[in-house]
Amino acid sequence: MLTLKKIVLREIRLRLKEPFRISSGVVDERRILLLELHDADGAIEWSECVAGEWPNYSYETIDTAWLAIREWLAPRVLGTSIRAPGEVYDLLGRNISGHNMAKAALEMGCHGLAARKAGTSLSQSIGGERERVPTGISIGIQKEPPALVERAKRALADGYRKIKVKIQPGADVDYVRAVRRALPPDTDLMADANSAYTLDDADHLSALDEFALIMVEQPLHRDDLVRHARLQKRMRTPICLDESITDVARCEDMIALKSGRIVNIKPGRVAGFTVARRIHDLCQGNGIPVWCGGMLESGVGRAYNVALASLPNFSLPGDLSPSARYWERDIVTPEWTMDANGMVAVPRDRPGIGVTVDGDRVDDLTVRSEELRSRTA
Ligand code: OSB
Ligand code: MG
Repeated sequence: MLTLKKIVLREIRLRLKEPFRISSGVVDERRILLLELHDADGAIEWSECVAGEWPNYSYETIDTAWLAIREWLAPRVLGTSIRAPGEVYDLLGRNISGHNMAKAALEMGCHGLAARKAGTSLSQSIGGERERVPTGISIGIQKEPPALVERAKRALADGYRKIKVKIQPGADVDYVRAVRRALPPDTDLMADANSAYTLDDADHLSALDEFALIMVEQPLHRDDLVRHARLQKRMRTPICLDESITDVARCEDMIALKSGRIVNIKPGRVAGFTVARRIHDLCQGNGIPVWCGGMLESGVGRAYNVALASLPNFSLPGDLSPSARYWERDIVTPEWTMDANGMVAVPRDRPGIGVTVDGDRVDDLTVRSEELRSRTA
């Protein structure tokens, strides 16, 4: 049982070690929205909203999420008796369309808080089974293929079990060829286009088939399920959908239309764990592999992704790189680490999200904050 009496919103700025470029934009300093959720009985847990600064990956941004949480979403949970965190999705969804990332920050926070109150780990509380999860790396677009090759080689030496390279028109076939030639032939390699192409590029994209990629992620626009199906018919390489899969129905449509054969599940994109779990189960029943994507999260958001990735059908390595891949210093202790075999340990022996937020450091990094309170509790 949860009753939230206060939620503190904070924006922190966290500089990436290296700018991260995808087809639709570049990030060098992450603007991150953190939530601190306070239960009426005194328990506290943190969550993170994955929305970025610009409406490129999604129409949501940190600023729209802040507004949505303050005006429409937080008032629904503050002061409300919540028997189980599984109720929160319906509570937030009724007559409020979209804003999945804003909803997810609250929904997942309630899962984290409920686990903390129960003294169990987030992984165990959602039915996770794995003690360790395999990790891949997502490498941003580089100026020239050699820079990409160098990063991919280093990642493989570090132990990463899947290498994903971002692509866009003008930085695709030649880049992927260079990486494929430089790595051992059995390396699990993939490309992510973040919607940079149209069906007119089908022949060009088919040139990727010769590199035996384990998948190509989101080549076309998020709403292009029919066109993805046409493209998939023309390509040997399995298509994986990311941006397109915003709820269970879209995943059913993907399966029915054959728009893709693999799904990248990001809980932030699908309004939280409830839908992430349903998509996971739907895919499991249809023989569709899933893996857990990332959104350059701090150590707080990473905790939720790692817990989710401990569910049984997350059969492919996720974008769950350790803290040091992104930041000089993370905001949690212990920081997230990866062993030499590319595995991240799931903190199943610690309650709640399994890491401690460094409050002083968060205070130092905070550029704005706002307290939302229940009018009743
Ligand atoms: O498409 O998976 C994506 C980062 C920002 C926006 C979209 C994506 C990504 C990544 C980063 O690929 C993965 C990570 O967090 O390491
Ligand atoms: Mg992606």
